[in-house]
Amino acid sequence: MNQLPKDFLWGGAVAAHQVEGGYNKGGKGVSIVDVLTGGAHGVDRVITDSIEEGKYYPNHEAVDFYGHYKEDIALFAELGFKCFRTSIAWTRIFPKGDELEPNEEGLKFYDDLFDELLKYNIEPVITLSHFEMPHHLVKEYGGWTNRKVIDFFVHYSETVMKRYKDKVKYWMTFNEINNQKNYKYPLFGYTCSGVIFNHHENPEECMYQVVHHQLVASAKVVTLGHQINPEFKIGCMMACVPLYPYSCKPEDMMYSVESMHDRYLFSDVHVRGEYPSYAIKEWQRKGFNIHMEPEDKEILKNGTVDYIGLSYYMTNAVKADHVVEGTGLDGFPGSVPNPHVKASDWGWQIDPIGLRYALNLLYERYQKPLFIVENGFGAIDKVEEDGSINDDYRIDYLRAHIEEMKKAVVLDGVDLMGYTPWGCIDCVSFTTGEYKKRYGFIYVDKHDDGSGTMKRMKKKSFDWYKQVIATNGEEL
Ligand code: P53
Repeated sequence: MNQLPKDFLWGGAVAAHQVEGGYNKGGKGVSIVDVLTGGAHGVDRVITDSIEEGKYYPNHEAVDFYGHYKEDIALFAELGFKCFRTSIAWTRIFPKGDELEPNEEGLKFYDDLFDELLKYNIEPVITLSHFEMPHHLVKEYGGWTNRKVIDFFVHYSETVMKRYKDKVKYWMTFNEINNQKNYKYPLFGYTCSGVIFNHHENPEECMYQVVHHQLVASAKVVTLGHQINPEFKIGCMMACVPLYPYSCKPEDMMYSVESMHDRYLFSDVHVRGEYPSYAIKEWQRKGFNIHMEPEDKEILKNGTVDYIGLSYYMTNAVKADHVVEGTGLDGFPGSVPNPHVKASDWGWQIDPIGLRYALNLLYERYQKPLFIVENGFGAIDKVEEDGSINDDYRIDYLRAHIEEMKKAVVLDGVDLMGYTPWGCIDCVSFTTGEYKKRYGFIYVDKHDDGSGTMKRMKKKSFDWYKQVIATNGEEL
């Protein structure tokens, strides 16, 4: 077989809060992203205490997928999508998070959305928690520091998995659960789990406690999901940013192995159902006391995932003698620019071969199906006078990555389920809250100063990607 499998899931990916808007429509409650202001490259988004008058919150409107989803899905169908990845906004279903009864209007919205996809034979791929939880659970319960949140999340997940059991087959629990390992950067802890770790006495220990709660919640949901419908495929989701050794110096090699533990910890538990030895040793060494209930061991063991979803945008390099404490967005201790690759305007290092490398790492480690649920190039697009948008840089990026992805399948034998490029329609950037950092095949006329008609326009990459899907990746 020198080609991708016939049933390969080509598609595109977004997250509810980055596209939907309608933040207070249909009975929706306030979510944690609703209190995140806009930022820019080098300017952090601010987490406000509540929705404050006069502040700018880009996710409130986003690109109004809430009001435009029919039009947008018709465009996805034209692209030939086999699947579409989005998330359910928890706050549309349980506005505060601790209610017993769900909000019917929210459930109905996703019913209609999934029906619209199925009408075109587009398989929904659904993330249960993509950087949003009810703000109320943060204010009243302390977010995921509180074990009670496990029950609220399981109740929410059970509600939607039962409701959509005949419409949705592919699920993921927590988007990029490993982002919060970078516990010093408030945005990551806040969006992963509603916690600002720096506000706690021991931020790192607090992060591990939060993570434990989420891993238990994820395992419970996997077990429950399989009971609701044995056909469900339920995965985890990791931000896969491989950390290369800066050089072949033994110290750098070993340091990259140690650094990769930060990436693997989460998938190790999701896939194997137990904590890896390096984590137990680290906790002992640091004197961390992570509280676990007696039943947790079995819950983790029973609730292992069916596949590993991953985002891949870049690699980083680490240098053993450059161990500076990172606090920023890409601030991992010891990470230095890789002189062999270029970076995007936002400093993300472009490395297509790194994708093949990542797929090999994960497949060798776990022998589980993999699903690339995010990959893409955030760039500033220009609309020409004639209305065309010539995003050749995006085509170049995606082509190079797809080539390497194919090698992983065809040459290395990696079991890969599909490929859904990020932000298939322009949306609000997660890290900066900007509109101008665009990823889409479909342009949305919406700008950082609040202006824009919300009009949708096809970019040059639209026809290119359509051809890629139509030829199952043969014509790039
Ligand atoms: P924006 C870091 C490394 C890889 C993926 O990001 C990452 C990050 C940041 O945590 O996040 C994913 O919009 C995330 C999406 C996000 C996308 O990257 O800042 O799952 O929600 O939009 C792109 O350019």
